[in-house]
Amino acid sequence: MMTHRGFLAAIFFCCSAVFTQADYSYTVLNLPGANQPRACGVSGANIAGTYSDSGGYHTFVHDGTGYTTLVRPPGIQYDIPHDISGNNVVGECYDSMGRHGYFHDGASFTVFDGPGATFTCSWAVSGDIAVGEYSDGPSLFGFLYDGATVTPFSADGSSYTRLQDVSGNYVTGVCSAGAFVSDGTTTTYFYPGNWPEPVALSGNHVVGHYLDGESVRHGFFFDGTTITSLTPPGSAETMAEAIEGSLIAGHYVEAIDDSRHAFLYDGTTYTKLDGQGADSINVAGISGNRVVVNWSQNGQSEIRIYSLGGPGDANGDGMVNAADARVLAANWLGDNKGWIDGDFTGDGTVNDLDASILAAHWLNGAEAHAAVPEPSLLALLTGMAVGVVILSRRRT
Ligand SMILES: [Ca+2]
Ligand SMILES: [Ca+2]
Repeated sequence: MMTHRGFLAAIFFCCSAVFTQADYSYTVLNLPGANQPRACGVSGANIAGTYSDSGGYHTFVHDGTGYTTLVRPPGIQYDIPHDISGNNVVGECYDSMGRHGYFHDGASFTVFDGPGATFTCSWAVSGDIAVGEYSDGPSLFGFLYDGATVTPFSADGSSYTRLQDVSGNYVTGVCSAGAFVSDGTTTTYFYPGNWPEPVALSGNHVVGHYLDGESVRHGFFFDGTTITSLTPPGSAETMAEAIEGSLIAGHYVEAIDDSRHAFLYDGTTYTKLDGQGADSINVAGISGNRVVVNWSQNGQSEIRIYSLGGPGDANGDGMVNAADARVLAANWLGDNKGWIDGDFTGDGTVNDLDASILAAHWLNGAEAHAAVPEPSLLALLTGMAVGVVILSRRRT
């Protein structure tokens, strides 16, 4: 494993006052023997993706220590994964009859088709529910699949629906009426621009991309009510590809030199992750403090894992201090939260479990000996710390 630090921080900070370059480090995922690897998703310690060899395309799952290749049934010539949740991997696979969906639960590889389907593809999974699209010839349908049954999903009763992602009870996709997010009972339609493409979902928050009137591609963020265009400064084209809690990630093309970079967006500030630029780059997913990026330059491709910060470090500055405590306080007991909101346990909320992680790593950073919390924060932190001590005593 190679480890790099934010070596271009000073250069990009000077060049652009709007972008920041945090000191995010990354490692390269080590996949010995896997040619041209490409990640499709991350879930906790697991990263899923694809690689090719003389036997075609395969799905791999890396569990943090090593990788395994999914064993496909006889007759399946190749398989391409699109998402992972826990140990469940979904995607598409091909045999002599064509294109099918697949669902791998960590033990067995199940090939499935929509009712009367001419093709089926599963794009995403959350828990035990997979979503995707299939066609019966004249029409395109979305579907949900629970490992046994394919349930068709038609957003507006029209002959064109795709489901792109699922998060808990919510699904997102496109139909004739535009983009939508649905909890199965209520469907909210939204239209960020031409050819809207929802890509990722966190709770009912959707990110994706669209074309404006001049066919320029922009990212979008839809929070269930408001559509926000995501256009990093100096970008010629943007795609938003991942969201967890308040953190959005994607990639953009720099107008000035056509270079491609991954970015993070926290609702206020864009952070450029890849200072060097790449021929091709995209974000495969966010899980906890890890952002997984596919990076390629001069025919060399690699999977990079960016770390947002260690335990307790919500703002990713390498220190666990009053600034992080403020983040927890601001998001206290909220739902649909991610790492940068103070959810260090990955359960989507910020509570005493996260505060106890913060307390356990308090002042572990570089300024440990010099830090003195501000008086106004002292009261808050004292209250939090007392709560943590009481809770930890109750549990032991
Ligand atoms: Ca910090
Ligand atoms: Ca949590």
